Amino acid sequence: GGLMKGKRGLIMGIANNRSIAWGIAKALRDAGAELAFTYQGDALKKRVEPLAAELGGIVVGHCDVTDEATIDAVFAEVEKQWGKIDFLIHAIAFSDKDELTGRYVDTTPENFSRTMLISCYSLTTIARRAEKLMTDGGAILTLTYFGAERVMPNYNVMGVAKAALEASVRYLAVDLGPNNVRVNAISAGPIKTLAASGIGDFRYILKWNEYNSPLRRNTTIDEVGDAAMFLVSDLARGITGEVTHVDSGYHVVG
Ligand code: 0WD
Repeated sequence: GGLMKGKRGLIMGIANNRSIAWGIAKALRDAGAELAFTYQGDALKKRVEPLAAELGGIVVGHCDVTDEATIDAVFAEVEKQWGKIDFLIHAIAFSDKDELTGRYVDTTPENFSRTMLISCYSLTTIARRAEKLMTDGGAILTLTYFGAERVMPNYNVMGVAKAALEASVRYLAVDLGPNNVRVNAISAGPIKTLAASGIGDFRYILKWNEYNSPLRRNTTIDEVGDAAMFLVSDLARGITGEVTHVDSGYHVVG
């Protein structure tokens, strides 16, 4: 059984078994969903393939969101395999780590554009394709961080990109709502992943959140996974355009 039985979806953004997208994939599978996965480049292919197999999922190919042809290719493959999808998880972000430290004011135009393209615009370009495959309605979920709302040390240009991503969630919710496609975000507390390791003084941020959040502990990928499962399930059928904090409550004190 399970809440997601009979539902199929695409998971984008697994790098390894510490990825937030992996926590989400496990929760969705536990609830009965069937999963398809993309990977970025050959190095990650070798990591994603066994993880996909562990959950009985399919791998639909390489996708680098800076190359629209690779986005088209993976959506064509999903359409070929399944015809339609019910949900999509977008867990993709990138910025040059040299600019995830020091002063935001020093951000270069090249890295600003690249960060915005990968971490913000990619949701929009993917949502346009996902909507076409969500013929019975559906749910799209992305990942954001508190640095969108408040200045967090070293988060810099990524905070600006996440603010734009959260605004995108609201605009996309309005555009896709008439077709019964919901668009939401989870604002996750800090979690030690590959992407997070690029952020300056990340260990300090983890400790700070652990000591100061209402629940007095750090967020896990399984906690994000369970909330994600809820948000893409029919239990959340009335929720769209929303940013849900899964952060041990840190946002009420931070
Ligand atoms: O504390 C954290 N870890 C938080 C992460 C707190 C709140 C939010 N998030 C967000 C991230 O900003 C991101 O949007 O969660 C999402 C997932 O990130 P993650 O799970 O923390 O990190 P990771 O396991 O590294 O997965 C992110 C993946 C990439 O991995 P690497 O580390 O190789 O950059 O995003 C993918 C890639 O697989 N990615 C891309 N995919 C397609 N095209 C691209 C790209 N150009 N760039 C990165």
